[in-house]
Amino acid sequence: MKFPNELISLLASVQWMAALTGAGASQESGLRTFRDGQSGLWSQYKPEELASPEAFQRNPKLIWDWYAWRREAIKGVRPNPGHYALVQISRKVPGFTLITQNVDGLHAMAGSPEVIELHGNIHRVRCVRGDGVAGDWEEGPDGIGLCPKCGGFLRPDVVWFGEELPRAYLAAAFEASRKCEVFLSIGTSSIVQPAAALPYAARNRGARIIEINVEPTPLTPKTDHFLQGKSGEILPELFAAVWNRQIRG
Ligand code: BJW
Repeated sequence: MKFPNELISLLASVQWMAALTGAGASQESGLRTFRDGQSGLWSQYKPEELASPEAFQRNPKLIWDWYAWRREAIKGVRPNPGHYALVQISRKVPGFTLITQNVDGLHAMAGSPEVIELHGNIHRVRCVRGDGVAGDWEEGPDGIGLCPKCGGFLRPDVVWFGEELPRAYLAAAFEASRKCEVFLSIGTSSIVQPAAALPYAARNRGARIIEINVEPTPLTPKTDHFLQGKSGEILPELFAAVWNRQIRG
């Protein structure tokens, strides 16, 4: 992709940057995005109908099995060039903060040193009664994980619709967004709150907004640069155009 000169010079001198990723950032690793729907056994269910506390209350076995299936699918998945490009960018921009809505852990696997996981992590489970995160667990007769401390049901340590995001992470994400000069929105539909409010918090403080997505989103009209395409292709190209060029002088 040919990037505008104005974008390249903006990024070449940036000191504070926040990047927010969504499901599209993991698409090229082989994971389906949230609103793509599902495949196989689960194609009859919409993810947004399964990711809620009400769904778990109604049918804990169904929701436990869905997450167990997704955890298994993620096991064989590796970060893609977009994840690695973000690691490289973090080494060039002193005040870089990576915020993700993804629960797959792929940024950490790629080597991103610090990641604000706003919606939790699918690899962890916690007790529904609030008895903390469980490392190991046994399953009850119906296959649902049971809390080793109190015997209550375990659930994935992710944030479902209607649930509060981890306060400290959300505060850190807003702080980084308000402080940054450039906000990079990558592979997210920009509709799920409160994450979708982060680029607006940045923009209100004068930050420039760059979006990378295969298609326009509600954020697109508010961006300074919309880079249409796959993040696994655009991010490495952008890194090469801005920072590798600097190294070569
Ligand atoms: C590519 C690509 C490629 C593809 N390259 N791009 C204000 C207004 C209206 C509603 C609300 C509001 N405030 C709160 C709400 C309700 C709700 C909400 O936002 N609903 C919306 C649907 C309208 N929000 C909540 O309920 C949140 N909680 C909350 O606000 O609580 C308040 C509270 C306060 C105090 C006490 C108690 C409560 C919680 C939201 C939690 C979201 N959780 C999920 C599930 C996580 C676990 C799991 O994975 O199972 O998070 S839902 C799902 O959506 C998941 C995702 O992280 C999140 C965002 O999805 P994302 O990443 O944008 O994915 P997609 O699939 O939608 O989009 C992919 C994009 O990639 C697309 O644009 C593609 O084009 C693109 N793409 N391939 C680049 N290769």
